[in-house]
Amino acid sequence: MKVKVFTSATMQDAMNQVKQELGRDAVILQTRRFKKGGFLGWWGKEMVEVMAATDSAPAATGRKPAPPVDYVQPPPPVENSPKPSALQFELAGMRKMLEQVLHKMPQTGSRNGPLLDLLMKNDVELAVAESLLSDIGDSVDLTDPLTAQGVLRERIVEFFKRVEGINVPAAGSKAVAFIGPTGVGKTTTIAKLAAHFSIIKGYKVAMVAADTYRISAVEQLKTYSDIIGVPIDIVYSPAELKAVLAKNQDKQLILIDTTGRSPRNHYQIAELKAFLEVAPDIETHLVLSTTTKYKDALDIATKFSVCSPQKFLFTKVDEASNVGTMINLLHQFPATLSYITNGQAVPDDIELADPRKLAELILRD
Ligand SMILES: Nc1nc2c(ncn2[C@@H]2O[C@H](COP(=O)(O)OP(=O)(O)OP(=O)(O)O)[C@@H](O)[C@H]2O)c(=O)[nH]1
Ligand SMILES: [Mg+2]
Repeated sequence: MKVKVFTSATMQDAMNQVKQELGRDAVILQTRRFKKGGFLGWWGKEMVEVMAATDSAPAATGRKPAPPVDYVQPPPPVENSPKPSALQFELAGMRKMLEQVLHKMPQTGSRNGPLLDLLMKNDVELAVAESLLSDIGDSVDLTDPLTAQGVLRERIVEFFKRVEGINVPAAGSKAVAFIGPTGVGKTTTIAKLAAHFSIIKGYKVAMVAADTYRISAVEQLKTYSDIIGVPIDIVYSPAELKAVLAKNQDKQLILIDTTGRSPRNHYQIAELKAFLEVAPDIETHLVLSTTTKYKDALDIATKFSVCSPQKFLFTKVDEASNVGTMINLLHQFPATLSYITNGQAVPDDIELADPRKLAELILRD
C-alpha cells in the first residue's frame, strides 16, 4: 500500500501526477485547496493538494501497472503474506459505499432520463418517480419529448385522482377535525371552509375550537366566527367536545379546530387522539404546509398517523417552490387529498385539489 500527497497549482495537473505515479487504479483519499505564500493566507497563490493511495504503484517509466486489488473482497490471507492493513479495509468500505450510492443514483443516461430529471428537480422521490415512469417506454416513443411528457402528465393526473373534499350529507350532521403541526394554517383554512360552506353553499355550519393552550388562537377563530356569522364553541376536554357535538346535531357541518402539536411530543398527540375518539365518525384532515421538506413532512405524517387522518390538506402552495412533498406523501400513505390553500386571504384562497393543476406543478421546468 502506497499513500502519497501531490501538490499542484491545478486539480487537473495534480490528478495527472496521481495517474502517472500511482496508476489508474489509485484511490483519492482527500483533496483540499490552500494558499501558498502571502501573508496570513492573503495574496497567496491558490494550490491544490491531493492525497491518493494505491496498493501497487507502477513506475513513472511506464511499466505495466500491477492488476488492481479488489478492495471489496480482501484476498484471503496467504501464509506469510502480510495482513491487510486498516487503510485497506477502510478503502474497501469506501468503495462499497460508493458502489451503493452509485447503485441508488438515478440512471439519467437511460431513455427516460430527462423525465426522471424533471421529476427529481421538483423533489419527487426516486421511488415515486420510478413508479410513475415504469414501463413508460412501452406506451410512448421516448425520443419524442413532448409526447412522452404528455403521457407522464396523464399518469400524474391519474395518481392525483384520489381527491375528495368534504361531502356534507343531505341529512344529519358531519364533524370534520383539522389536525397538524403549529402554524401550518389550520385556523385560517377552517375560516375559509366555514365561509365557503355557510355563505356560498348555504349549509348550517358551526365551529368548535378544541384549542386548549392559547387564548390568542381561540380569539382568532372567534373573530372569524363573528365576521362569517357562524356560531363557535370552545372546548377544553374530550367530554366537552362530545357534549358540543351532541348540541350541534342540527348543524350540517361542524368544523373542529385543534391546537398545533409538535410531532415530537407523544403526549400532545395522544391527547389530540383522545379528542378525536369521542365520536366514531369525525372525519380528520391532516393539515400540512407544502413548504415543509419531504423528510420532515414524512415524520409529521407518521407521528400524526396514530390519529388516523383520512385526508391530507396542503396549505401555502403559493409559497412552495414545488409540490414534490405532496406526491411523495400521497404515495406513502393511504390518505386522499382534500383541499389546497394558496394564500392568506379568507375566504378566497382555497380550492378543491385539482389533479391537472398539480400535475402541471409537478412537471414545472
Ligand atoms: N402564504 C400563505 N399563508 C397562509 C396560508 N394559510 C395560512 N397562512 C398563514 O399562516 C399563518 C398561520 O396560520 P394559522 O391559521 O394561524 O395556523 P394554525 O395551523 O392554526 O396555527 P396554530 O393554531 O398555531 O397551530 C398565518 O399568518 C396565515 O395567514 C396559505 O395558504 N398561504
Ligand atoms: Mg390555529
